[in-house]
Amino acid sequence: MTLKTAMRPEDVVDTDTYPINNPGDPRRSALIRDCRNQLESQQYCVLPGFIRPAARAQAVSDAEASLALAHHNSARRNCYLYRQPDPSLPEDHSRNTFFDASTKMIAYDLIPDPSPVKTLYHWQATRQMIAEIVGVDELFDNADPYQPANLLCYQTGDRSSWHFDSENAFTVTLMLQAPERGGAFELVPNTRSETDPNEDYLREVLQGQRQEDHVEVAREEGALCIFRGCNSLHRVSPVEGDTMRIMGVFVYETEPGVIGDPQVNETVYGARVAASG
Ligand SMILES: O=C(O)CCC(=O)C(=O)O
Ligand SMILES: [Fe+2]
Repeated sequence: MTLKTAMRPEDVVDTDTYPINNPGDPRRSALIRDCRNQLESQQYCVLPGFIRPAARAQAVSDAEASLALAHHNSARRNCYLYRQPDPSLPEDHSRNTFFDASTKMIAYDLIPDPSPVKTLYHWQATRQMIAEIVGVDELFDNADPYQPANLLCYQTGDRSSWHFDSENAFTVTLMLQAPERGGAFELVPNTRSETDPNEDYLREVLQGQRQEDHVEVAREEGALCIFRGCNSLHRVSPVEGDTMRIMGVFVYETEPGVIGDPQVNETVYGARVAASG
């Protein structure tokens, strides 16, 4: 069922537990402090039960309604999201280590405007909370027609292979529907740094020799997760069973008016994006 009018943001976000719209509430300050500490020490933080059950159910039905239009991304790729090897580098180099990934991506323009996913994304209180958690003065909505808020769907066998998020200093995801089995989100905190590609260690992780360093991030339905995916390798294990894993993915920017690279968009959202210019 498509909503005709959007839910109020307070009916989407559980503001009883997370009073993010009330700057004077000491629970808000405590939340920001906790999340900042978590992000600092483990490269991710989780806010369980961030959205209310009715909003979550609506977002799930929005995803199911648009699934037929989703772009099926299925590719062998390396952890930098490239599909081409580099013959000048050794065979076991991270650039030449490829894994299968398969996901279905519902772009922003395919999500109904009244969807709780968009209400949550565009709410000033959400944006401001995230800015404070990641430690910047102000964040802005991404201005691309396709990128700002997406629904990332994993059906049986779908998975995301080890990768770094290339563009953003942090990534925001919302677990809308958990699968019956599989679909675990694993992270290797600080696999590399801004100044050090850490190739020797990275190669060991990619070859499965550093399993003790994998951190599995448990996320219940309704949980918001903020993680620093640009230097921490992460993946999602293959989903099993009939229940689709559905993840909201939100992109915020540190300046206004940011749009995506058309070529990247075509890879992520499919040929229709190129056709429409
Ligand atoms: O589906 C997930 O939990 C992770 C998705 C992901 O890696 C990302 O959005 O960068
Ligand atoms: Fe990622």
